[in-house]
Amino acid sequence: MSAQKLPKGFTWGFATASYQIEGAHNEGGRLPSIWDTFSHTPGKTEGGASGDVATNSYHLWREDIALLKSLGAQAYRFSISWSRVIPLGGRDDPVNQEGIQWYRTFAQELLNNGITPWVTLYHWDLPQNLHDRYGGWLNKDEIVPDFVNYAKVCYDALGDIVKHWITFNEPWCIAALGYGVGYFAPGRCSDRNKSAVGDSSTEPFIVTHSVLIAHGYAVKLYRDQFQPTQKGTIGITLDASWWEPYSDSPEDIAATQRAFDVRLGWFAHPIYLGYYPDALKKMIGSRCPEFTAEEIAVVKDSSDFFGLNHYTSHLVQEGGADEFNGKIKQTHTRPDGTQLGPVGDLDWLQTYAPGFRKLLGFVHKRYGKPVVITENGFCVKGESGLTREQALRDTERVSYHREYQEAMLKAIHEDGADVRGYFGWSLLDNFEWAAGYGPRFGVTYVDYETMKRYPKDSAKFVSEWFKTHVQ
Ligand code: GBH
Repeated sequence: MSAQKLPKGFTWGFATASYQIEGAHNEGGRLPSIWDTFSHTPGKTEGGASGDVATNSYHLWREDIALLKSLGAQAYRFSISWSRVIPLGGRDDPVNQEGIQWYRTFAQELLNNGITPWVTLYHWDLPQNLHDRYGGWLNKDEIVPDFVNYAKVCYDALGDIVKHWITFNEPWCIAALGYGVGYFAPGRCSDRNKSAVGDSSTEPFIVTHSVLIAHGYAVKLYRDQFQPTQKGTIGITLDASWWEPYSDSPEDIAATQRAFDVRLGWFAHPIYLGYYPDALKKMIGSRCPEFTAEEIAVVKDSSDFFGLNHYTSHLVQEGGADEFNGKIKQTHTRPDGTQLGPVGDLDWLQTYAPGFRKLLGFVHKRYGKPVVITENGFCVKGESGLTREQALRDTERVSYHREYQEAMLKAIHEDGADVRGYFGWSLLDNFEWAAGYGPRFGVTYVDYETMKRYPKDSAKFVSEWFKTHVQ
């Protein structure tokens, strides 16, 4: 293997998620998800934006595939809308053949164009009915069998042509943003200054517990009943920053350790090591749910790979109050007042590629699984205020991708990190959740009036870079 190349078998492409691109929210038998309800509630999203139309990919999917093909992508990561497949969501509710057929046609057409589908089952869009019926993720005894049934319907309908499955995208966001700070659907937060619903001191931990167990049983089902014949792989995607101590004080170093243990370990420890981290138990005490012996046996070692979404790094200081981050303070500003790197269009995002390299080495060593980067990308500051022609010359996004892809190459060759794939976020500008349509993460510009797609310079850069580095 040449030192400059990616390892044999390395795959690359772009990623999206159903609610962020599909639109057609009330077509084809689809019923609302919690994101429809949330985005239709005044005050929840920037400018009242919703995914009603999004990039209209439900109708323009042939264009999306043609775009992927023109860029030479080997793979495409997209997610299935549970509400299209089982509109009411539950194990005794009807399956919507029209929804199944849509995804089947789509996956088949990807394959016909030489593009391998990577399918996420849950990218945050729970059928609203399950939330109304029994509290959704708060009700483990109901949601686990309902999720496993949904997964089975998908394996049954698509598993002969889909060989790469991801159960959940970023469970931290589901739990902490959906039930802790209320910034994401279903918007639960017990802070009186916010929505004042639920109990944010317990719900995020309960929800995470349900998600981990649902993931475990969905993987067990795949491994027991489908993997032997369908021969696919299955795993989960977690998100992580690289966390670096703000100073060399013992307090900041200890806080940084907590960031890894709590923010990431809350999910990664049960899945890859088989237990909740001590730092989490110490922090939340009796509020930490316990696995039964059967549950933890199912959750432990339930991911064939480590799906990693990574965007930015943070400097960590002791002294925060927010348990979901491990009671740390995070900043991008160094003690000398300089910034970690160029600022993105969302305040949590700055370019700092050395952190990516370190994180890849860390994850591989700590959790011992091959890593697939399931998302990595950048939104250029102020891009939505630019003309289309200006937005297409996205030099900052090109720099981001160049630096992060080179950092990945170094992690592989110089640090021995076992990285098997890379998906840029995102194929298209799309619905950026509560932030609406302002921040643009696409390597392709979407004109939201005409819905026309225009590849930015970064699309060409990523495409050329991978073409010259894969073997
Ligand atoms: C991904 O999450 C998502 O998977 C994708 O759908 C999304 O479009 C993309 O990123 C771009 O945002 O609320 O201040 O605590 C990215 C990882 C982790 C970034 C949580 C925002 C919360 C910041 N996200 N983080 S804050």
